[in-house]
Amino acid sequence: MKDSAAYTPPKVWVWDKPNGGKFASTNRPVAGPTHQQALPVGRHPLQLYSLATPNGQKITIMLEELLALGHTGAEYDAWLIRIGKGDQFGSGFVGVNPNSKIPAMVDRSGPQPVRVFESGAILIHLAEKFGVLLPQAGAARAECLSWLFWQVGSAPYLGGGFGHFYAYAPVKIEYAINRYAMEVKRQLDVLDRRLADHEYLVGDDYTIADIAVFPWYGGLVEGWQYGAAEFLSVRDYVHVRRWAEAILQRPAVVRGLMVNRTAGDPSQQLRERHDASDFDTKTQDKL
Ligand SMILES: N[C@@H](CCC(=O)N[C@@H](CS)C(=O)NCC(=O)O)C(=O)O
Repeated sequence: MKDSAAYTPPKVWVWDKPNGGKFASTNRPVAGPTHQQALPVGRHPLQLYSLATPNGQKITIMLEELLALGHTGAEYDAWLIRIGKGDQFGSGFVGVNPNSKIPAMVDRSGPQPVRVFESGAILIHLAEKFGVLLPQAGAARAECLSWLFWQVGSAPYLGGGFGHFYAYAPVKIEYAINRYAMEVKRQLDVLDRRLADHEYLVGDDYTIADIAVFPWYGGLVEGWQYGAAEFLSVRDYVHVRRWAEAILQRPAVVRGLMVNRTAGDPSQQLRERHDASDFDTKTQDKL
């Protein structure tokens, strides 16, 4: 292994310089708002404040699935939060999510608005509200919640660990890349073994567990994440690929992936979604 530059941590860490990484301009060691900025509110019961990162895509896929199932109460406005520009530190956003991360949602369908943050909590809130995509009881519910929390606990090793050190860090550190590549391959193998003899993560039915895992690990085996498909030999995970390709056939998933998207093919970018017809009329290629 090659040596990294010698560094001895000081006795007390102080924030005296930006770290130079891709997100250096928005990283801070303190929480709370940096500026006053109210959030817009649209006409639908559900107000989503997000961006089409994998964590954001979980929620737009879920909302599109609910609408496809005929739950009109899942109509939503999806507002764009540009995390690279620091929108997550506006006072209105911090009021909805004190952790300053997308996705965040306000459910305005009842007498009082209900805020929900953390993508896993939003998925459970929506599944329980509409009584779908989360088994109601017993072993199937436990299995579904287990895979959902597996995703919430595992993806930071993929994004914050592997993705950060492989794609974004200003220096390539062999130790860090090796450590996280090993962990991500182990996680892919966990999924591959499960999906070898189960159609979906819980069993025969597609659930919020699949919706949570797909944008991260499905994206990885489809080659969307970090340009790392070859490096991680993702083609080896044949069962994860079979599962990801089946999920990609779902029209609600195709729509969900388009919402709040700000990069890539303009015909696949629907930066804000306020009506079902926006998919036909408001993608970037048509504006
Ligand atoms: N555990 C959170 C993670 C959310 C998260 O990390 N969001 C990222 C984008 S994928 C974000 O908003 N980053 C902005 C920042 O860190 O300032 C969830 O699942 O909702």
